[in-house]
Amino acid sequence: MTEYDLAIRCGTIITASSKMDCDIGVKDGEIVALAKNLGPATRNIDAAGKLVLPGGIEGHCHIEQKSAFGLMTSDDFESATISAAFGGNTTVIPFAAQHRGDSLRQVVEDYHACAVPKAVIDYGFHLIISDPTPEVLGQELPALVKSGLTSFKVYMTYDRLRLDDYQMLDILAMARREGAMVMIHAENHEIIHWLTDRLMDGGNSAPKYHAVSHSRIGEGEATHRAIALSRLVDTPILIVHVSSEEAMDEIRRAQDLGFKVYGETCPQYLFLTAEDLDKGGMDGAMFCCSPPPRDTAAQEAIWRGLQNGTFQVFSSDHAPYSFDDKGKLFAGPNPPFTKIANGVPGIELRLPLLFSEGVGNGRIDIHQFVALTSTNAARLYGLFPRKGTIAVGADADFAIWDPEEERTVAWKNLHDRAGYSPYEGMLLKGWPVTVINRGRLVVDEGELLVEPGSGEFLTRELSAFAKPLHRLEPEVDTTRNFGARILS
Ligand code: DUC
Ligand code: ZN
Ligand code: ZN
Repeated sequence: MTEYDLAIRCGTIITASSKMDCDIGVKDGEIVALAKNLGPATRNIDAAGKLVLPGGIEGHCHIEQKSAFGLMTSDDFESATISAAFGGNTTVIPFAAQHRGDSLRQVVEDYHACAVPKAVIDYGFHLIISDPTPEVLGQELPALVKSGLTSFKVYMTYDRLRLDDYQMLDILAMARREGAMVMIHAENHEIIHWLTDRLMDGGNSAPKYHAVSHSRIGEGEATHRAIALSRLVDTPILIVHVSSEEAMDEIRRAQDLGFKVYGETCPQYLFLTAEDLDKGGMDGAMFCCSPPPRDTAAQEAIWRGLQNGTFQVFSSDHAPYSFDDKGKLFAGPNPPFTKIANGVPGIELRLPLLFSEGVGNGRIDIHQFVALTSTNAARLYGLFPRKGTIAVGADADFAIWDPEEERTVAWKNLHDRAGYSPYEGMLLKGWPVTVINRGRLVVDEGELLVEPGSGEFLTRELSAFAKPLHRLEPEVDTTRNFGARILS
């Protein structure tokens, strides 16, 4: 008789706060033992010389998502979750995106229908809210939060997605009542619009002008405003995909004042710059995303933010569009920067990039790596302690890393369908070699071992960072949060 379905033996187990040299026993998809010399198991994995980390949680990715123009991402739930798994992830939380006029309930049903037959690892959904009608705010959103979709994203820019400050306040007030986490895309829409008009008037339409039109000042201003709105309503927010020191400093200042303002950044802001948008011909289109990559000084600032805890999460913002008329170049072979699909692929390389340059080169330690790529996402998005750590009772979700393995990035070896990688040719040291989700061996030695549809939908709890404040903290400081007094 075996005691365990699976035993991972002799690895070095790393969590956000601990290091253990022992075995892991798994039964029925859960971790049931952490000790040396565990008894017999049906399946054994020798992890000697390897690092056993909690599976990565990819908390910001766009999968099988139709843009407001009707453009589809090049990955569906099958290719995106396979790609995520090969990159060391065991959970993804993409978006169920509402377009104006859509019923949110219907949107969620549609995304479920896409994901159920295809996902190979576990998944949840954040909502994107572009049409906060009384019906959405009063009925649909509260019901969806209660059903386990406990976070949503709002946009301060993009013509067909953006909310004005009044609508943002409505959303934030609703999030406060329900205890949901609000993710904010913070860029000043009018600044982008005005700069775009000036650039286009001057005949400056090449991809590199995308980065000029999405200015750092506009990102900083919108971040400041988003924080002001969240302070007024007294509810936590997460500023996503921060690219600039201007935005980062706003977040840091708010945190120093004690406000629940969280930050996320992404690989494109550490490894790419605006110069990548100035490659020959239209090649720069491959690097167009919003906010755009900045310069090397901004990259260093963002590294500082990861080191000093300004950022809690490091996500890919995987938004894959092929470099052809079905994706990046949907508006023709030579489009102005205003008509290039925004987004870069990165779901498979998020962890190897941060491991190699961050841990390998001593910029962050391995525990910070785990916190930034798994544990904090689990806590922010209501999955902790089931996900995001290695502990008895948690799901058996692991990425086993070979810290010595070196590979040169080549898109042909990746599993997404973007058709290119912005990181092509980079030499990275340290790769996940075995990935396990709820005790299932998903990836091992370069092979996918599970079927599409075997990933499970995750009903999420309220965020550990965003419990309803009127329940947890009845004594709101009304001198600093005037708006909150009106709401209480
Ligand atoms: N910007 C977004 O806001 N979402 C997806 C891709 C991008 O570049
Ligand atoms: Zn965004
Ligand atoms: Zn995004």
